Amino acid sequence: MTGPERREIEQKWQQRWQDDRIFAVDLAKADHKFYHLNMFPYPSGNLHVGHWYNFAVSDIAARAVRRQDKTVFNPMGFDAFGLPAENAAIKHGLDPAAWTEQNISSMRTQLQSTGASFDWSKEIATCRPDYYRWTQWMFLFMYQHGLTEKREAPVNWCPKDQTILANEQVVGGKCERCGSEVILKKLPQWVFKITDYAERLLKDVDALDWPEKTKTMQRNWIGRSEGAYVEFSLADTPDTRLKVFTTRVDTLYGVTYLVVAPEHSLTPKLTAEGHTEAVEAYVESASHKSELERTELQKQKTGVFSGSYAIHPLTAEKLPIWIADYVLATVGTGAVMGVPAHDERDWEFAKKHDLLIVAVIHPATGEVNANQVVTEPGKLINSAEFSGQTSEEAKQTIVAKLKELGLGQPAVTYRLRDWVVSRQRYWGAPIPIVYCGTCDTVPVPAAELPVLLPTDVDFKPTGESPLARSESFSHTTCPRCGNAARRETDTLDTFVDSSWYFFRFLSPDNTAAFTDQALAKKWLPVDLYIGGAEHSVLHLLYARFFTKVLYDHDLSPVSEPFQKLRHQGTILGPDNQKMSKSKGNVVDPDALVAEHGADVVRSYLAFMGPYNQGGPWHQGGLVGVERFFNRVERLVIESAAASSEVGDSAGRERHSVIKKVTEEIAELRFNTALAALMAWANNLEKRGASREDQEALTSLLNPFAPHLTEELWQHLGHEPYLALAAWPEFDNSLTVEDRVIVVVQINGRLRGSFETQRQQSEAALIRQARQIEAIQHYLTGEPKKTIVVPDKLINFVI
Ligand code: ANZ
Ligand code: ZN
Repeated sequence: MTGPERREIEQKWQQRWQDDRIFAVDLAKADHKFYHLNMFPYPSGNLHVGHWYNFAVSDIAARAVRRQDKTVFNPMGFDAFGLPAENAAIKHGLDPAAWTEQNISSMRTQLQSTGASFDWSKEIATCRPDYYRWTQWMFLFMYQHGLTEKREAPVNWCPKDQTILANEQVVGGKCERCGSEVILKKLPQWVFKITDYAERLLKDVDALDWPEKTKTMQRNWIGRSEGAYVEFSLADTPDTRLKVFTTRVDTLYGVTYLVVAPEHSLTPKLTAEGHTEAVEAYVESASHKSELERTELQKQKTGVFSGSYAIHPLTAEKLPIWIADYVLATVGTGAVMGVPAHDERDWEFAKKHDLLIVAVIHPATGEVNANQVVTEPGKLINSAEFSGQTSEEAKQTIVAKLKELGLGQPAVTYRLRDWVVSRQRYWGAPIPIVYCGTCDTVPVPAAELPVLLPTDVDFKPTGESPLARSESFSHTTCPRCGNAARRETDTLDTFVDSSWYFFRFLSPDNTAAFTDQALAKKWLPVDLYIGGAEHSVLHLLYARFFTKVLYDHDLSPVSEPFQKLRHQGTILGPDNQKMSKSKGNVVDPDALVAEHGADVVRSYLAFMGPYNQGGPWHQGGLVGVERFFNRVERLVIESAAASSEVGDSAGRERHSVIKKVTEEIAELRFNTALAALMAWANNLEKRGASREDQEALTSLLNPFAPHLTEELWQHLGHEPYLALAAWPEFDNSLTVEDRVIVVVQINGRLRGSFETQRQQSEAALIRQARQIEAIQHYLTGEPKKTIVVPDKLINFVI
């Protein structure tokens, strides 16, 4: 077939699949559920090769599983809120909703052109009121359960986009979207208290079938630290205590100063007369720095003395209190005890500001050296009654002592921060809160949802949400007392939308609840979740958090949403660089489909390399796949079936290929599965294909080339649809991998060999060896001894 011919049959089959709704699942009736889910795309309006790699190639797995006695639910939808629509509105005066819907419809067409077996009857888009009504409901749910609150929070602020960014949206101190330097700004924000779930989010990572690297990233992101809180009384006002978090309480006798973050709530109080000006200037300058800039090890450790002192809890020494930005307000307690002899940052800081350095740990290896920081644990010195103890011991004994004095306790802290969900943007779900002069903060009653996005807005970014400038939106009445009130004008972070979408696919039209509990019980968790490794922390952590919260209130049957996760690799351009518009190495899938057909494009992508690695795009590869398809067409259509199984009387190779392809697809090793089919087709062309070979080849190729194989299947006299036909079976005892060559020796010398099935008993092997003529010649009587190495060797000693 030529490319255009392929295109024609592809359109025909796609239409038939659609008309007969063969991939639409009756979720209530289905048996043997398999929830196959791809991370849903942002509707940019243009499906690129990366999307194809995700959706069309993972469809191979979905199609194979569907034919293996499972009901596969493979839904698709759109993560449709977000900045690009708003930018289009700002730049070109377009309506974000209309712009987005238009993109959705062109992307849906493109997605259908891949031949992927999606159930389009369950499509969702997060920007539609029937969806975001429930996103708002989720916010109220968090509110009811004390998991959201509005608080002053230092937030990452992008001066160009005029918006708050989540930590994850700050990459190397810069805005993920526009690259501007991000600054810290304190603003009242709605936050979700994801830190309440830190311990469980960490613990439950262990049991997930996820890539190890992703599990490690989740653990590091949560960043559990075990240590202690230590309290230092202020010298002038002993009732006020400065609390620090340390992982090295064993170094307590080495503390020579304390540091608080510039944003620390005690900073103004600590600032002594005569120091105000310097401190204020310092606090101001720190606010312009990104977290990364502040904490870089190489960076100069700046700081100012506050003018006040604290008292060491065990030695009662006076310790100067400094203000320095290498201490972060959002980590631990926002204050640290400075131990320059044993901490690198403290060492740098003490050197720069001429502070005392006192060594209190004798390293396990080497000597105490006054010119060097010793960060490894060891034995305590200069530590009163604790001297001589190991670091490990002292961590226990010193905390016990502090506890006795009421000046400390063991503590666990997390790097994970609460999730700031407010955005000062238009194109998101409005936060369903009303502010009333009498009743204060009032949640919108669930029955009044959705709080609809207004259309009379001015999109120009000012730092304030565009919703604030919509009169019709911001003025409302209080749901509680009926007085004039004001609406919250921030919208929700789009990660909120995608934290629960896998529930919605199960019941997309539900107007009574966010999902159907019976269906959730039946269908969750997602059996296979596929998406990019760039979502290793953000989306995946938030979705886990949501699921746990819902689970705790009996609204989710599972506490983990995605039992098995796999990432697809990256497609590189022909120049071995990551495909991107800016590099000019982008391959346009639509043009390729028009020229070669979708089957060729999907199969080539599957063939390029291991799915979790991806690989470079070589245009020539498409031709290779086309040649292979032509061979298959010749084998099935043009050549009459060989009457018997020529040269392979038991169909041994066929059984082996079925086994191989089945197993490789199950492990998402599409490339090796396809390679096995190609090699087999070559052999068949040489020796002729039996009817069984023709059927198996067509059937096994189906997930890769779903259109071509429907055509061939029909040619072989079957009714459609191959997409729903039973997967071919294999007889394990007939597979080549199951066969071994056993060598036979007489007195250690090779005298013969035979091919047989693996894993047979010693007696069975000996019997077969004795049937070999040459062996019979040597072995006239009973051997003195028989040595058998199963599957390998028999040695008769005579
Ligand atoms: C004294 C000390 C002595 C420390 C020593 C380390 C080594 P992890 O393990 O990453 O959690 N720290 C605490 N709060 C901080 C903040 N807000 N900003 C910057 N640094 C902070 O790190 C915990 C350690 O990081 C704590 O233990 C504290 O320094 C510092 F030989 O306390 B340590
Ligand atoms: Zn009121």
